[in-house]
Amino acid sequence: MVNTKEFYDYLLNNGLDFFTGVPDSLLKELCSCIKDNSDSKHNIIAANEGNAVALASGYYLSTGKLGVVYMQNSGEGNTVNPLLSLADPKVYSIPMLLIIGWRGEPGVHDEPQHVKQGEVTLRLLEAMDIEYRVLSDNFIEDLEAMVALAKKENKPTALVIKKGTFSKYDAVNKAKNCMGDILREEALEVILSETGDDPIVSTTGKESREIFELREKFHQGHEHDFLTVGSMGHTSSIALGLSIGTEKNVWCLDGDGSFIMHMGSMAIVGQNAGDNYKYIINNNAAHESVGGQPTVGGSIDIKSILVACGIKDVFEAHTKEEIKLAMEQMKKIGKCALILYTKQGSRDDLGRPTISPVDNKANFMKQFKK
Ligand SMILES: Cc1ncc(C[n+]2csc(CCOP(=O)(O)OP(=O)(O)O)c2C)c(N)n1
Repeated sequence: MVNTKEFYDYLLNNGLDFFTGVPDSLLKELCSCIKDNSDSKHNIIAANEGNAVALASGYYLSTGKLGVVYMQNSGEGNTVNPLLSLADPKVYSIPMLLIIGWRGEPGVHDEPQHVKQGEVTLRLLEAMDIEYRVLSDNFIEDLEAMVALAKKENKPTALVIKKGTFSKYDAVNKAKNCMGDILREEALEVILSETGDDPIVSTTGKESREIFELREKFHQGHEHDFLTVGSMGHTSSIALGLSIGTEKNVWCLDGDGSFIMHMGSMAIVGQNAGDNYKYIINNNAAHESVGGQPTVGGSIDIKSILVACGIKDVFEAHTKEEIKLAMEQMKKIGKCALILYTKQGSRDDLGRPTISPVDNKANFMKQFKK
């Protein structure tokens, strides 16, 4: 096991003082250590992992210092373009250290969305000519090697982190963003009581897990729910495509972290969605599913963004009653959105979908057969 604080201190003592990335459950301890010990200018939680590579590149341009980019391997895909067309030695040759949480490592049981990504994690790095080490208990040696190589050859290098690598870090600063009084699961219970037989497209993380469990609890089927277990940030676009192929109302249940990850898609949604597009964003100002690291959801004006993108009718709800009232209105009007303000938290015994994604897809598609 690697001592999280010692790992962080090593980076700092070697001039790596700029951290950016998207949080990951495997890197929860490290992310919380970075959050506690770096000021807000030196730890920027990026919209997506590609943006983080760009942020680290910019920091290098003005300081000559290597940035540290942390991510779950799910985000590797988001980094491909800036790694190959910005940081690569054949382009601007910008050094940085990537820290990649290895979900779905072959031989270690994990959820379906991580299996393929886990299989190709190292191969993707190899395809990009990014040299890496899987972080071992002898972490100083691994770190020294990858930092030295990045500096010497002016290129990104990577440390791949297996599950359970980092030791528990006891956060000093435990303050969490708080946007409301009800839990996401309580809000979802009301939402599911209002959507009837309409199709739902829900976002990555605990939101989809809670929807699955609520359906079980109320002895309802899962056939109306497309649980987007991976592909973070693309829920609103899946729902847009779906809504074009059906006249049914389509309810997109998104999270603020997911919305922010690919916010540009909302401009396309706003300009192309028909009257059957109903967008509900759960704003808890956090990446709650992976440890509660903050998003900027609490400081940006999501309502104005949605309106500016072309979704003119935007409701807001803080209570179960307000959700119900808003959804009754939403069913009567055209494309529209609802912003929910919820507090962080979820059940300790929250399970995971027991139906495979392929079966989920097949069941879901049945409702559109004419
Ligand atoms: C591309 C990508 N990066 C990171 C992750 C890890 N991840 C899973 S859920 C999640 C947080 C989602 O936050 P939000 O949309 O606000 O929903 P919440 O968990 O707060 O309900 C993250 C970062 C991922 N699945 N995919």
